[in-house]
Amino acid sequence: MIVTGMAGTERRVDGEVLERTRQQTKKPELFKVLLLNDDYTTMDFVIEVLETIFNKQPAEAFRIMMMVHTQGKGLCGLYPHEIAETKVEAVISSAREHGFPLKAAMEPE
Ligand code: TYC
Repeated sequence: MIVTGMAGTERRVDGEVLERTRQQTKKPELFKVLLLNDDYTTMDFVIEVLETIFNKQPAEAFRIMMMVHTQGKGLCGLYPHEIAETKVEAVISSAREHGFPLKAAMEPE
């Protein structure tokens, strides 16, 4: 049963459940975070970045590093926009602190 109250407001009084027909929560758009190759950053530093910033196991970190080294770029992970931005900034600031020109980039999935 629907009761009409003041100013035309309606409420259900007999326990009916209103179903939402439209999806209310949007699934987050994901972004690829990529590492880019250069001639100066050491392989060990790239592996360290992959293990510490991207939480990769050593073998996976080595595989991604070699992919970047041989193909020019490599996928480090997929993240929501703000997290992807934070990862890119973390890579660049850590590289700068260590005196390496290592670059990271993000692009839509
Ligand atoms: N090309 C670098 C070298 O030979 C290694 C390297 C790998 C640098 C991956 C950057 O994202 C990178 N020392």
